[in-house]
Amino acid sequence: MNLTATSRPETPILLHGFKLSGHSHRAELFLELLGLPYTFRQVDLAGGEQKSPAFLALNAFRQVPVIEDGDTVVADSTAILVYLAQRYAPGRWMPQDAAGAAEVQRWLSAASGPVAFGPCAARLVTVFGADFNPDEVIARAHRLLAVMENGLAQREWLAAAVPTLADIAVYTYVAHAPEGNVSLDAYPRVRAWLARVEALPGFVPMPVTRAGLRA
Ligand SMILES: N[C@@H](CCC(=O)N[C@@H](CS)C(=O)NCC(=O)O)C(=O)O
Repeated sequence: MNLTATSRPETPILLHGFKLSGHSHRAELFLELLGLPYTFRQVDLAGGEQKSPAFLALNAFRQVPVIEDGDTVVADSTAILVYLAQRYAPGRWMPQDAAGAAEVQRWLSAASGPVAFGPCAARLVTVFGADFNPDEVIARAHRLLAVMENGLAQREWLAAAVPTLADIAVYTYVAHAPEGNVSLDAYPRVRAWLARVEALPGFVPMPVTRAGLRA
């Protein structure tokens, strides 16, 4: 199973990100798995750089990650995954058939829904002091993990028999859920799936923050 890129950009891709952002890590992880040349630029989120005119010209939603690939600007983590897969590794990370592509899209939607509002939000509370109700976001994270645990009884990867964009999009915030006081103890299949992602050639972790259950 060769999952690396089949073509390369003329100049390194520029990734505007933030090292402790799981959304940003999705893009960084996929660039590494594809083996593409890129430069990481840390955006000063605490200093408000995402609201500067220069950054707003890249992403009016004021968020990382954003990539610049030559003249092409792509904002939003899952949009970046779709772009990179289509552009540099067609057929390798996104099934070509309608039902297979829809199954991956279902998990990209989950990455921007239950993942962002569950384990991601729980970690935002403990790591960045976000004003969410901890019980609510932790409960949402556990509902997501239960869905994943059931699904992973049928196959080793979230959306297909092989790794797809679904696995990359969901990985980071699930791996770092304990930082938000979301225990993974009750989900052995999810933990085994995390280990499978971590065993992919080129895998790079996001730095662990000593918060929540990781404190
Ligand atoms: N739907 C977006 C969400 C990205 C996002 O939430 N980015 C956060 C960092 S994790 C951000 O840039 N926040 C800046 C701010 O809220 O001011 C994506 O998938 O890229």
